[in-house]
Amino acid sequence: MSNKTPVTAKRRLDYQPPAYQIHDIELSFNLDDEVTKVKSLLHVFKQGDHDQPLKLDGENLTLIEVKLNGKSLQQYELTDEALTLSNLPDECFIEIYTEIDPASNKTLEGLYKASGSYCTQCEAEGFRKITYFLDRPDVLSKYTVTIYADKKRYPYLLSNGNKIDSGDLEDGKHWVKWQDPFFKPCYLFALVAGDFDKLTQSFTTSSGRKVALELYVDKGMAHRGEHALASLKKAMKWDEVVFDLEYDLDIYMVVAVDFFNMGAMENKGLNVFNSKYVLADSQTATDEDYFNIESVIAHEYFHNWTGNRVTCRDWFQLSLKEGLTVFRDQQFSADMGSPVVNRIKNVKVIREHQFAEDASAMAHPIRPDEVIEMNNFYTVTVYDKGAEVIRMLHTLLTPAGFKRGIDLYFKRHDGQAVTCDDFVNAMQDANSINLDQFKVWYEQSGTPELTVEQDFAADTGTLTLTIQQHTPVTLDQSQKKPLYIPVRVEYLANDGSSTTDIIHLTQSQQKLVRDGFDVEPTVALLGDFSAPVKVIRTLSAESLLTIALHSNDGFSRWDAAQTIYSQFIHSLTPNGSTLAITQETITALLDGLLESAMEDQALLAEMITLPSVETLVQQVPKYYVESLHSAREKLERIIISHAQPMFEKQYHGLAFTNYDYTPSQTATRKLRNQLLMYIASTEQGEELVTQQFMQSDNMTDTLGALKAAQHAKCKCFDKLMSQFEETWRADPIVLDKWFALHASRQSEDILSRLDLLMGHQQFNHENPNRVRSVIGSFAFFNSTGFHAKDGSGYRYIGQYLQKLDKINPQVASRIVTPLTQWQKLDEERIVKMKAELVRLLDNKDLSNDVYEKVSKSLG
Ligand code: 0A1
Ligand code: ZN
Repeated sequence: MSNKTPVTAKRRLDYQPPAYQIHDIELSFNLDDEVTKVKSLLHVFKQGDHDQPLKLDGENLTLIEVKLNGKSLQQYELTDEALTLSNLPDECFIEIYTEIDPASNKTLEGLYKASGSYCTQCEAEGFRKITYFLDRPDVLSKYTVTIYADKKRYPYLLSNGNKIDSGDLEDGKHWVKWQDPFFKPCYLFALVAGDFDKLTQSFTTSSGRKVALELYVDKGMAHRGEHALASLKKAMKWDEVVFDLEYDLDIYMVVAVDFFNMGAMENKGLNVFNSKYVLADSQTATDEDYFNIESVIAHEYFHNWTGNRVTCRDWFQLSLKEGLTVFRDQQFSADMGSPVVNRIKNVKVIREHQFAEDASAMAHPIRPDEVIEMNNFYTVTVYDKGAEVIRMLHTLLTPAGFKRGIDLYFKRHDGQAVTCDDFVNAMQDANSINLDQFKVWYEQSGTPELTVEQDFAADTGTLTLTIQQHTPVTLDQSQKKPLYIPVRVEYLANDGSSTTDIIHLTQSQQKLVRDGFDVEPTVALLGDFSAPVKVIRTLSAESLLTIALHSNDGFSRWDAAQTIYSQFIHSLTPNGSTLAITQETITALLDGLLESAMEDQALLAEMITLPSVETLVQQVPKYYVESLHSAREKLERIIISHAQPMFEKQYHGLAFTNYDYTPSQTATRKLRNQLLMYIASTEQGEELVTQQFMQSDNMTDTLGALKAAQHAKCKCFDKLMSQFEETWRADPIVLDKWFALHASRQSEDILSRLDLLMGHQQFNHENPNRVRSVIGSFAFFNSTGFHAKDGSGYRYIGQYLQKLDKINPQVASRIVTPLTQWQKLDEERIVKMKAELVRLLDNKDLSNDVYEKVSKSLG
């Protein structure tokens, strides 16, 4: 079907240890706009007795010369992908001279030049675009790096480790030499050269070592770097307190860049960040931005141990470092703010995106078995489901047992490149528990479903729960095994008292019997979302209300409210619902919530927020686009007509205070803006929205007003948006919010609006943040526009991706995701979506990235 030259997938089980190791590498870079020269000196050791050649990966490189032990080498094999040297002695020095062109590298992988600075991104396999090397994570080397560049334009020349020397040259150039004392895989190499504002602070570790913290940002942006630096210090402290993990170098640098494919990258001692995850002040950043910065800063910092000190043996093991590090950053965020609101945030990601991935042709286990393009596997499954798997270990072993496992893991594997099995084995051996069945979570894709039946024998006071577990087949696997699943259970009695328990499910069907109840308790299952599964269960509206209003587990309360909303919505669509949720259930829930004077404003805000369309889609077999949207809107109208006076009263009772990023202020703003979402579509809406917009002293309330106006289709929306654009026209990070609001707006002429947005002077097809805020927002979050019945939304995205794929395949491949998730749609839409996928596949220069996802999706 495809015109593309065939590509082959790599398989996990084909792993072979490297035939050579490279113990030391000396790199030197001569950065120049015309041509950048890279010299690499490798100290190579043959592994074992064999006569295999040394095959060094390399892509888009111009080879100038190769020397073996100081002598020019003429005999080698060179292809587009590798430089192969044969008949090597057991130990040797190889010198390689190459030339590259960072200014024309728009893929933002390897060494690239953007906004006047040089920058690298090597994970997963970008180092091969810099020089010939064994570009795999199990080759660990010590790096010495010298950078030469024009001193005026590039006053800062940075790389990993410690600065050991520097000097000036006559031609206006200067040089800096760096040495990293730790062995590392090449994906953790980094180089940055440019002119920045620099913020410096320090952190003294628990053992008394002083670490210099340096943050590099665009000129004029220093005042927006304080929150990131404060977050870094909190993360450093937290890791010492919770895991006894201390930072190991004398310097920790973070550089913020505008052109970056992902959030950030944990290069040893030199993190590179997408500037949107660094820069913040109250005027330009929302509470959510503040939160994300703290969490991403922590995530990259935590990688220093989980990822860098102990790394992955091969890329199939990616969840070894990512699942564990996401779990660590989630625990950190929970400790910095509200545990329950954080848990809800994590669960939304799983239900909206990970369940969708499992239901699509891209379904894969957290440790995938087959990969064409590794960059496609930086997924919600590997990251977020991976974190859920680690969390289940934490639950099963208790925090103390988990800590024992972590200690053993570092004791055994510090300085090594290891597998997910090594991690689970350390957990197992430190706790004398058999985790063989638990390992199935690593090999099995798909979302398990728990079907639960409850029975109560009033005469004996015995409660019986019968739980069946079943993982529906996925496109990548036709056989599924039973998993080891911890299920947190709460038994709620009528008098408000409750007890909890953790059930260890291991069989396809299990009966759990518990005695001693005078009356049948209300049973809340999956407290704190103890496993990444779906629960199928017939609960009465009354039981759901009891859980929503009285459970001791904040997550269970929220979850029960979500079930009430979802099932009411589904009951209005052809999918239907088996639960008897009526309008009265909804109003009883709202009355209960709003009259109970709930102290936790953030939880209240979450509990009055309806499930997203994306979440709703994952709960039912079919996505009836029009019917689902109108059912959701109908519920919104019911809520407003019932609760409007209470919402307004609450809204006016919340004080506007001078902005500070604190948990209590954040909770108030969250509630305020959720209330405004509802109020916006009432008579007072226009006025209140405009008033909040005008009076706001911070971006959270400003954006809250705009979002409410967009959602309620307020007349004032366009005017407020123009005003916003006028204020922030010169600030692309802020303007991204404006782009995203426009692109996710429901409107008949959305496609011509997208054209206009892309004509804006701040829009740039080469900048992933801009592309994501316009095209990504439309494809992922404008479900009515994207799923327009005539297929125009699909067409638009398909055509755009054709172009984007030639500039930046990684970003194109991320944005193609919604186009591949056609499985639950109606026949007409499926045909139209597939037609776009076929058109994409027809392109003979299609990147491997997009090819892999599109071809899988077409089956
Ligand atoms: N390891 C980083 C994420 C990352 C992955 C790939 C990248 O380029 C393809 C860039 C960053 C993290 O988990 O934060
Ligand atoms: Zn990570």
